[in-house]
Amino acid sequence: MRSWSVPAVPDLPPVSETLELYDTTASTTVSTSSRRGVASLYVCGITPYDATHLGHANTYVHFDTLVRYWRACGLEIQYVQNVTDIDDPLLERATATGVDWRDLAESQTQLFREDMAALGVIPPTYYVGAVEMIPAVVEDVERLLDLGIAYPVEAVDAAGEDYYFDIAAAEQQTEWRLGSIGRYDRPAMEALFPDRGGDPDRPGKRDPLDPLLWRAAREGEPQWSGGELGEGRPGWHIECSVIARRHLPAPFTIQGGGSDLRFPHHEFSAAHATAADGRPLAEGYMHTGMVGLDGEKMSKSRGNLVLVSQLRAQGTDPQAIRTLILSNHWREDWAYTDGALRGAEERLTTWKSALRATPHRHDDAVSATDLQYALMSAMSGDLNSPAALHTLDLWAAGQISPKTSASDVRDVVMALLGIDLAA
Ligand code: 5CA
Ligand code: ZN
Repeated sequence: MRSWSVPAVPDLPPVSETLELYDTTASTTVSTSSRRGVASLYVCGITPYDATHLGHANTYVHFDTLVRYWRACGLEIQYVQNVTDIDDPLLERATATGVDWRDLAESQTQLFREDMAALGVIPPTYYVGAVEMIPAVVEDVERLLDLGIAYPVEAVDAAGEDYYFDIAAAEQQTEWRLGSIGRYDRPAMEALFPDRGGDPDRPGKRDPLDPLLWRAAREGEPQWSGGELGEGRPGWHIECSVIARRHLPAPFTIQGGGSDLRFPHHEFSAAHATAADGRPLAEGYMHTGMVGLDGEKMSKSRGNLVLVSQLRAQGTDPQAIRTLILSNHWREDWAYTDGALRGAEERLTTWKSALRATPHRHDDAVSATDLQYALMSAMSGDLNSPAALHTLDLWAAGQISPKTSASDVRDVVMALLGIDLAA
C-alpha cells in the first residue's frame, strides 16, 4: 500500500551511542545497540475508521523518534507498519454511517497519511494493508491447523466454520506461554479480553481466551477465499503476525504499539508467529502510554477525540503538536489540555527565536557534534524525549553549545527530533 512523503532528514555524522529501552516482556530496560548494522521495527498501525487522534499521533511520533535515533547511530532501518483495513469496528462504522467499508478505509487512511506527513513522521519501509495479505494469512492458519494448534468452531449463522487458536496446544508445542509478552496474569487478561475484541463466551471454544484466527463468511460481510478454511476473513492478531513475518527478519528488533495492545493483540500475534515458524516474533516489545481527554482514554469508540486534522485546520503548527507529544515520555500516560498545547507552542517559539538570534557562522564555531551528543545522551536512557527537549531549552538559554552555527543546530534538531526550527 502507498505510504506518505518522506520528510527532509539531514544526515548527521554517525555516532555510536547505546540505547536503553524499557521492554515490556523483560519488565526492565535493556540495551538495544543493534547487531549487524540493521534495526528492524514493526509498529501496529491504525484501524482506519476515524483517524488520526492525538493518541495515534503519540504512538507514531514516539516511534519516529526511535527511528531517528537509530539512524543517527548509523543503523539501517527496516520498518513495517500495517493498516487494519478489514475488521469488525471498521465494518460496524461503515454500516452505521452508510458508507462502503472500502471507501471509509481509504479516506481515513489518506487522512492519516496527510497527518503523518504534516507531523514529519518518516514513513515505514513497507506500509501494508491486511487485505493485501489474506493469502498469506490463510497459509499460516492452515499451517496452525496442520500442527494441531488451531481448531474449527461451528458457526450457527454461517455456512462454514470459524477457526480459533488453541492456547493450550501452543503452550505444549512452543516456547511461548500465555502472559509472557503482555505480562498480565490470567485474571487481568480475562478482564481485558471482552473489551478488546475478544469473545470469551463463544460456545465451542476450548479456552475462553482462545483468539479468532479466521471468521467464516456471514451474509452481507466482505469475504475472501480461504482455501481449506472456506470463505471468510482474517482475525486481528494473525494479521500483524503474518505481515511482520513476511516483511521482517525473525526475530525482528522491536514490536511496538500503544499499551492497549499488550494484551490480547501482541500476546497473540507473538504466539501465532512462534507457533507457525518456531521462532520468537520480536526481540523486544515497546508500549507507548495512552493519551486521554477528560479523564478517559481517547478512543474512537468513546468518541472523545482530539483529531490532528482538526488542530491543523484550526491553524495549529504541526511542530507544536510534535513538541507537545515529545514533552511526554513515550511510556507515560498523559491527558490532552489546550493549556499544554499552548505551552508547547510557546516553547517552540522560544527555540525558533533563539535560532534566529544564532549567527550563521561563528569565528570560533564548533561542529554540531556537540549538540548532537548532548541530545543523544539525554535520550540514551530509555529514549527520554522530555530530557532532549530540556536540552534544547538549555541551548536556547545559551547554556549548551552556544558556538554551534544556526544551520548546524537546525540540522541536528531536525534529524533527531523531527522539528524544523527554521520553518
Ligand atoms: N489496527 C490496530 C493495531 S494492529 C489498532 O489498534 N488500531 S487503532 O487505530 O486503534 O490504534 C492505532 C495505534 O494507536 C495503536 O498502536 C494503538 O495502541 C494506539 N492508540 C490508540 N488509542 C490510543 C490512545 N488513546 N493513546 C495512545 N495510543 C493510542
Ligand atoms: Zn497490530
